[in-house]
Amino acid sequence: MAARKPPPQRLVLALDCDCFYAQCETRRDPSLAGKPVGVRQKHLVITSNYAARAFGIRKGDSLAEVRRKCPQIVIKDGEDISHYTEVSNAWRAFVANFVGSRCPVEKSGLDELFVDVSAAVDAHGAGGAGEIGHVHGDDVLDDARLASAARLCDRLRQATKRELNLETSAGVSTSKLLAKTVAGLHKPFQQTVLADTPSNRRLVLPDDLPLRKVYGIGHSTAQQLASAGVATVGDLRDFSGPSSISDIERLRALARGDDASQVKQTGAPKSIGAEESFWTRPLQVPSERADEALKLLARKLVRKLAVDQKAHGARPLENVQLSARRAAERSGSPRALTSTLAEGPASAQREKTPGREAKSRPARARVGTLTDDAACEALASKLEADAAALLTALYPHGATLSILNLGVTLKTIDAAGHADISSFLTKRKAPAPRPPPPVPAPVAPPASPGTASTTGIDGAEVDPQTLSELPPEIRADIERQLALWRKTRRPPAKKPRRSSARPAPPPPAVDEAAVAQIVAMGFSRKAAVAALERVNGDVQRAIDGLLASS
Ligand code: DGT
Ligand code: MG
Repeated sequence: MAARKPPPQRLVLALDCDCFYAQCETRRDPSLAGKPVGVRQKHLVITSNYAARAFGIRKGDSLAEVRRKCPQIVIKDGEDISHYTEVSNAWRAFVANFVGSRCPVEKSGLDELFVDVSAAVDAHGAGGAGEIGHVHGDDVLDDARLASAARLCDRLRQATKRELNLETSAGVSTSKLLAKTVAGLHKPFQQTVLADTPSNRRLVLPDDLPLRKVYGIGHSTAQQLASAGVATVGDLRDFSGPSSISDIERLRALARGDDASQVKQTGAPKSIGAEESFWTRPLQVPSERADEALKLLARKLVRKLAVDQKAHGARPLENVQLSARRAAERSGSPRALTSTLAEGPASAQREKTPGREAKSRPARARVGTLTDDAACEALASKLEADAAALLTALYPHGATLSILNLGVTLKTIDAAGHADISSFLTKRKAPAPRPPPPVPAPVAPPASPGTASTTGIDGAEVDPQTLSELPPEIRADIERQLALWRKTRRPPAKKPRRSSARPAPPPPAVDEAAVAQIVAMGFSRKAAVAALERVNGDVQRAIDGLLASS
């Protein structure tokens, strides 16, 4: 029997914007073109353009250092990253449109994307216009599909420059690991292709490469491995000892250059947060300064929500979460730089750090369209109030903090997600009433196909305001379902006649949905039931009471 042909290798691009924040600043102020530009957060420069780098300026330099190295540098304030997020969203949409829907595009940071272009290359055959770029390792690129992917990447990057005025560098190979490993070898505005051969794998993953430099091995995993004496790629390849690290086989494969992870299409983010750090001057709570910090955080968060809304439409909030870290745990730490830098793309790869404490509550604020200042301010005030309540619940006896993070989770709306959408469309109800005493239900005829129950939408529940804010294609879909609901809804059932003998009153029922909502916040069922009973079933008051007393 003939051996089965292995599946064709995947073709992956790792795209990275050059000096991203600095480039964004030059895009919005073309008079900066050609000048050295640095972007600061707090007192540090977090990136600079290549003209500035020529003066020896490096990420993390202090402002004083930067001015000493290059007195004529233009420094832009990069505290508010909403403009950079907007550019990032526009870029992602552009790339997705360029490669077509059969090629997944994964966001890996604000200025980094992975694209699996296998389907595009295989659909159009090898060849095409464009430059291959730098070939890393083996001199000859003996792989027509990979060469084709490299040309496609070049065309994409040229189009990005032409249409968006955005310069990118890229790596092209057969996996995220290999593509990412070579993406930054020729910066700025150049690309590098790596054929997947054994010698090339050894070249980009040499034995002495520290593990934290390997894409796919995070900071805490590298630390865990280091404590088992595994510090480099060579150590990991040879490592055969027992390990408590759950995915040790995947890690060992990475050290050999094998990365099976797929490029996953990135959807709308499920959560959005804003963070502030207080390393040099820890934040005392409660205090006026803490109130001010919450005020700023809420406004920062709303700016991010407004940017998200432009990309993904208005989405309802689910929960508000406040998390914090006490200052004592890291006091004296020399990590001022990383904390100041904690909000950019690096945050996507930030490791979970111990010592964070968090509390969340269901969001009470409705999100309308955040196009004007008044709407943003109204939402910010509500979030600020939520944040204040959460902070008190988290630290009823006060605390000294080094990090404060305010975030929200959002419901995801996609054209196919009817279940999600119907709950999004549901009108805000008054606090859940206790369920009515059970009455014997009249036997209903079986629902015919196409009745309201099959659409999943109850028209009486749909909030027209929310409906009007949905993206057009989703709105059209819901309106079709609403038309069906109107046609097929049954007349309200007649009230059953009361018998002369009154039935005994049923035992008080518990609103299970409300209980579940509270239990999901980390309270026990018993506490949830008791709290609901205390306030006659008003979920929000029950939660407030629990948060205040916890
Ligand atoms: P590149 O890619 O070397 O040409 O330069 P950048 O500036 O694009 O650097 P990159 O790709 O590492 O990061 C993208 C942007 O993210 C950068 O323009 C500024 C920001 N950024 C980079 N590292 C950090 C960090 O550690 N913390 C914070 N807050 N922002 C960062
Ligand atoms: Mg970059």
